[in-house]
Amino acid sequence: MTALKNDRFLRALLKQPVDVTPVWMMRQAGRYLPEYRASRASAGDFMSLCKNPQFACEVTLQPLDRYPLDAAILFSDILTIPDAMGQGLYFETGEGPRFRKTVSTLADIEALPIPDAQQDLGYVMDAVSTIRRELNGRVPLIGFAGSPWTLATYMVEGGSSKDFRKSKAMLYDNPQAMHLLLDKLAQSVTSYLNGQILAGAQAVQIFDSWGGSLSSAAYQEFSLAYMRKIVSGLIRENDGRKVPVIVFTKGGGLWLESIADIGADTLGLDWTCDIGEARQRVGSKVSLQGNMDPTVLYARPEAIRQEVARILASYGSGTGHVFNLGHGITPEVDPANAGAFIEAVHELSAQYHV
Ligand code: 1CP
Repeated sequence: MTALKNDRFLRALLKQPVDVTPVWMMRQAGRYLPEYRASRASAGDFMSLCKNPQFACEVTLQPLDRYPLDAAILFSDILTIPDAMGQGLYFETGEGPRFRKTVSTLADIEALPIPDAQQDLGYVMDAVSTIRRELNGRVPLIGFAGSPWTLATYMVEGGSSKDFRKSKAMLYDNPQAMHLLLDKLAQSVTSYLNGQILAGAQAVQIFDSWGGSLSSAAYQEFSLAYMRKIVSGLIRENDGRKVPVIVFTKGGGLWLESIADIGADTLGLDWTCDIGEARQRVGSKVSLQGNMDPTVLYARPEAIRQEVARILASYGSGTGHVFNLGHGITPEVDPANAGAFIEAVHELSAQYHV
């Protein structure tokens, strides 16, 4: 494989020295970019973008052609796994994800297959290898999957939810059924991420977007335990390089010490915690990724710069920080403001790496 021209993202994840703090944005390929909206229109819809490796590659590279980002992230979705389990994923224009079939009983869960990464999700593996080839060593490629709990909420609710009524009722009424679902999802995610790593993903991130909706006790038992299981089953070195693992629980700020303990390399932080305090709490165990409030990108470039400076100062000197937003960039952001954000991170961080 081609040598990496810019590896500061991988180096910071592993706490190796860097020249400036690396930066990427969750959801960096997406609706705030006019070129993304044009590609989606020519593909027809969102899932056609995901299922065609050429289109997936095209939109993955769009933000890299605009900005000096330090990593690319596979263009896909966390819901490819429930789709491959036979749930029938679809998107109505302007609406969130929906499933044709939902899961509500133990029998439904017992009947769910564990997808084979190559056979059932081959289009994702093809997208990863196509993107790696096209990147030609520019920056590392991140693979990803949803956490078992986050995926389970979509499968039980049949789509997005504000209160997680059905999934939480199942958790409390029928914990045995929920555990079986989470166990099947953990197996599926492990083989899916290992497939992405073997296809060329150089780091992987687990998105636990809805872990923060749980009580502390339920989080440990129904989300964190399964992420621990996944992390312990992942391929951690490929092609002569370590493959770092990032775990991101949105709303997980109260539980950083226990998340730092599951064997991942990096914790993703949302914007509600102070990154300097987080650094003290986790010590040298893990590196940190985050954590600017994505809505700061609605403000003027000078305000964005100030907020970047504040976060860099809070983290302080040395490696172990990958700059990111505390959650995905939103569709209404002006692309010029995203550019100001990335430029500010590189410019203002050099002083912390002397
Ligand atoms: O074009 C469109 O209208 C579709 C919007 C869209 C996009 C751009 C969806 C539907 N998914 C994606 C891509 C996507 N999803 C990526 C691509 C890589 C990147 O550039 O970052 C990633 C990493 C995801 C992950 C994802 N999908 C998560 C976890 C991250 C998060 O934001 O918390 C979740 C929860 C989903 C489900 C999903 N898919 C799409 C939407 C709108 C949603 C969220 C719905 C909800 O809020 O419940």
